[in-house]
Amino acid sequence: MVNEKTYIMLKPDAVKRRLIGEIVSRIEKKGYQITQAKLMTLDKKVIAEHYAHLLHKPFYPNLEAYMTSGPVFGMVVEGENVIAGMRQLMGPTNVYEALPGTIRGDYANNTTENIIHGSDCKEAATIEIKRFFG
Ligand code: YYY
Ligand code: MG
Repeated sequence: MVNEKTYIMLKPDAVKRRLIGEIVSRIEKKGYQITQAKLMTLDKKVIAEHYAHLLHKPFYPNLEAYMTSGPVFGMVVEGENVIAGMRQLMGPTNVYEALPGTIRGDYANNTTENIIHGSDCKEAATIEIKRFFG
């Protein structure tokens, strides 16, 4: 049993579409605990840090515009094996591969506007929790 923390962020389309409650409910029903949460409006600088691995991609300008288009809901989520577990609940990055039953599969129809972020490994989780919660 490995208790872990991960950084989860409901992206601007989730907030605009009033899906915070729906998605938080799925996370809680799975048995994970939300230990910190806040609404924030992100600027281009923090998006460039968070998505540093994607700065050179052709879709980066769209991603930046989207992620700064409105408030996001950031959370620290804790539980056994929660990093991989949340990635499973979210579904894959490519929205056409995200099956119904996953958060992206159920709520997103576009790979950029894909509803939710979750840390992809322990190192990323530590850095992202520090970035967004200090
Ligand atoms: O961790 P995850 O969000 O599943 O994927 P990343 O490869 O880290 O990409 C971050 C973010 O970039 C993704 O959630 C949407 C966007 N993106 C995109 O708009 N188009 C792509 N072809 C790949 C990623
Ligand atoms: Mg990622």
